Amino acid sequence: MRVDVLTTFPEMFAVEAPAALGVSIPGRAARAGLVEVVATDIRGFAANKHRKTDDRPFGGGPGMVMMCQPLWDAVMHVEALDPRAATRVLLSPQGRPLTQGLVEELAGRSRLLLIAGHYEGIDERVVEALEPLEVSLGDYVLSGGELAAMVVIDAVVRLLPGVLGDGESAGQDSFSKAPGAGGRRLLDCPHYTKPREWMGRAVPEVLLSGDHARIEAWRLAQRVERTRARRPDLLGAGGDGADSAGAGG
Ligand code: 4G3
Repeated sequence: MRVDVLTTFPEMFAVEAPAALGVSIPGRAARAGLVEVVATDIRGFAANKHRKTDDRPFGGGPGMVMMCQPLWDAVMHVEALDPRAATRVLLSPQGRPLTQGLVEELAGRSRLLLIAGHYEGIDERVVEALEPLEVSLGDYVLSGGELAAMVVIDAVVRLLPGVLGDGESAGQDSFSKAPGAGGRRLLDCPHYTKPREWMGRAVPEVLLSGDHARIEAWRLAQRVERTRARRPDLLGAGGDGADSAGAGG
């Protein structure tokens, strides 16, 4: 997969460690040639002599607005670097909430073009002309779309074929469709490792039993119970909010 990022802070996307995309699973995927992340500076496409990419909003008000021309030209330039059609994604608080389902959709594309805006927003006319998929991480505001773009890249890359080893399959993660659970997206079950007892707390006996059918049944029951307690919305229950603090924040 090729992932392009349009940003005025391309140095945030360095793949060399210790940058975020250069370590752990995304770093390994890049070194294996399974993903190529290329960040391009929108400022390089500013046609004006001050290389400005933003200007004051018509109608007044605080902050700055990203201008149409540099972003449009940057998109046209980057898209022409590769024959594959790019799925354009604009990170924005006004976007469609990012879910594992949307991550799975994006992981099926051969090319993504992520657009990281800054300022108070982007001139609406270039958004209309580009028709990007607008994606939001959640109901909060970041200084720029770059960190949101990195979250999308991380979540997508770990689903690409060959990225996760056998021992780290994505199929049992939180929000993966649970087999035997009617394809529902459930939270993950609790995990334990050595020692068997720590500060008086024992590992659940079933996990030491060697009975794989019992273990899988226990894990699924834990996933269902945790989801009911912490995220009833995932079960279509709507949620009364009574237990929602149990999600840990
Ligand atoms: C306003 C995404 C701000 C408009 C981006 C981009 C939060 C998210 C920005 C715009 C962002 C999010 C940059 N903040 N919730 N800031 O995913 O197009």
